[in-house]
Amino acid sequence: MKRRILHLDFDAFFASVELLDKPHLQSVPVVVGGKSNRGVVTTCNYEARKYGIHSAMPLFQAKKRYPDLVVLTPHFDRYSEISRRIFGRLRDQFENLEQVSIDEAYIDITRVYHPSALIARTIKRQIMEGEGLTVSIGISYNKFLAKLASEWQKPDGYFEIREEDVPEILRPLPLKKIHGLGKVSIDRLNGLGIFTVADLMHYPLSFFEAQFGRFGREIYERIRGIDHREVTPSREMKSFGKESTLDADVREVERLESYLAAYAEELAQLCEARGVKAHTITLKVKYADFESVTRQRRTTIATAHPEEIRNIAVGLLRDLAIDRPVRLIGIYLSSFETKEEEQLSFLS
Ligand code: TTP
Ligand code: MG
Repeated sequence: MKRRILHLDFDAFFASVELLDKPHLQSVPVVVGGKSNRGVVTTCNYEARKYGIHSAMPLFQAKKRYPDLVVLTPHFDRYSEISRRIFGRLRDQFENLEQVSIDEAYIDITRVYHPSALIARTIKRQIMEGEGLTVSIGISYNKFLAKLASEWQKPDGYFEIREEDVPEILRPLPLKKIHGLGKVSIDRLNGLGIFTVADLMHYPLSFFEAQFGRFGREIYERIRGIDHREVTPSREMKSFGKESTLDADVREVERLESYLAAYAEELAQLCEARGVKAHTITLKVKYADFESVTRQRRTTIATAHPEEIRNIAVGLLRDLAIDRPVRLIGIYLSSFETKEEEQLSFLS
């Protein structure tokens, strides 16, 4: 049976939450930034996006684009709480929901009786009535296309990608729309005169394997609209983390360590908000040549402390003995213990 998969992605999530109790700022450019992510835009509303402001842009630059810009400090605990409540309710209604980030989830509705558009409309209405937030929903027959569809009509969008639309939809897309292609590979492909999916489609599988190693086949299939990944339901998020593809490849361990320190700070705040501590800390490193490695350490006593998370991640990084430029670095936490469990284990 052909699958039916929804992808939900909240619009300007942190900014929209901040604006819930500041409706007078709804129609002016607003960014959320500062705190653990000092000096950088974490996200911004769609009014700000009209001026070319976007996530990860330095605040001073954003202010140049719109001098009266309103900058709000983030409240991570509030975002997690709202996210947990919304996805918790959806999990009660749909068996097969996989949350992939604080504001994103896939739902496999293949076995749900109702038409996709009706399901999507109902979800959007429930979330608007319950929380006052807009979510964009994409529908298609695999995860990659569903995610692409949810971006198509943002904000407050609903869009379906059908099999018969696939080559036409994909061909004109710039390479950055292909999940899995980072800035470094895109620059390299641009250097070869390849800018769009259509350009890339001329090349045989062997080219992809030469360019991307064992991810070659995946990317070859992706641009043809093929994606076999399953939606794997999760009761709660089994792990969460923070990673990012660096603006340029980095070799200096000190610089990598400073990223880890910032991520540890952010993750500690998320732990606090969720009332959890983690036993397992995982370091993820992807080298410029696309080889990806993870190293993890399990602690006997669960932690949510920024210094401790940082020290463990830095220790793992030093053990790795980085010998090549790195394009992506991240930390993941897993094997969570809730506050209640902590009390129970203390009592027993
Ligand atoms: P996104 O879904 O990427 O962005 P968004 O919801 O703000 O906007 P869009 O309408 O385009 O979906 O990320 C969700 C939240 O995650 C976002 O509100 C803020 C946070 N975030 C970061 O902390 N760092 C980042 O680099 C990005 C991109 C997002
Ligand atoms: Mg979003």
